[in-house]
Amino acid sequence: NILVIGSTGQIGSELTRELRKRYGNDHVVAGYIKGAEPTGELLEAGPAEEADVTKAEMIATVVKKYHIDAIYNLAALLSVVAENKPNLAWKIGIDGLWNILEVAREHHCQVFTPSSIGSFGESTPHWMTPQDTIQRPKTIYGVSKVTTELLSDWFNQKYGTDTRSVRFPGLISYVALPGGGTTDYAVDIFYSAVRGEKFVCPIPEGTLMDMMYMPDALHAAISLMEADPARLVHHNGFNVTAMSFAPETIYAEIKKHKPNFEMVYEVDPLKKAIAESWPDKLDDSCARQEWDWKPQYDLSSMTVDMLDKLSKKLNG
Ligand code: VAH
Repeated sequence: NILVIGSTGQIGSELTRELRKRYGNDHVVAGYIKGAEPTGELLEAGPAEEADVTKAEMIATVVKKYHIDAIYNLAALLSVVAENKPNLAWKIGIDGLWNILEVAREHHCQVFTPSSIGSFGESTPHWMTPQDTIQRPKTIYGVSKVTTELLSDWFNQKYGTDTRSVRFPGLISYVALPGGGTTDYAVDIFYSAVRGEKFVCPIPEGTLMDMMYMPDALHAAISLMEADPARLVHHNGFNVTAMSFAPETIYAEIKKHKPNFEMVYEVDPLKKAIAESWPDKLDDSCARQEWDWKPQYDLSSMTVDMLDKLSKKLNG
């Protein structure tokens, strides 16, 4: 059985649904915290339990109650929010991770805890960023993600706990909104386009960042967790990417479908500083070699699907 920690978040809400499709509703527990309870299909389709990563006993109880074999740990504050709430970011991201890993060690669960392009810093090679390279991020988000990778690898080598993770790029989806990240603009721009509103872009023109459509992100997480361990040279922090673009590029792509769509720049200094410290384009050849990673969506096909699905969602 599977436990999804953070099942009502941007990734968690869709991952829970996808896992239930693949493994059966009753085999996937939607973990949540007070104040972010699951509703609708997420609640009705399968089991749901309060699972607050900062409460080790609570996690252990849920793992025992449902005989959990695999935990997808999606509990984290994203880069911008984390920079403003560093204590909470560390408590959830790292103290929470420690609790998850200890429970997983004791109960022999597999663990997936995503890292991010945010785990790289200014001194990391920005173009075709290697799988194994320098990681000196200057955000607390980035520091927590490097720690996530190292701690997960340590549990793997020390205790044999089966920990696996990818470094997600910016994720674009129409189901749940992102929770305060530097790449959120790539989601917000679609909402403005579908609502016929001018988009005010907080990221400067020309700033490249890796991005991925949510269906590919779910596919990456599940494929890695199902991969043959004998093939894995790496365990945590696989580079994965599907596309890399700057604001003017995604704007031009949307404009092909919405000719009257307008965008202006109002650069947010914090988002600018973070975005410029992140890679421009990852090298994801290790994921391709070790577990056959291959994205299905590029900018053009993602834009068609996002505009279609978001129009249906917003206009009914
Ligand atoms: C953020 N969407 O912007 C998250 C993610 C790679 C970006 O970590 O913080």
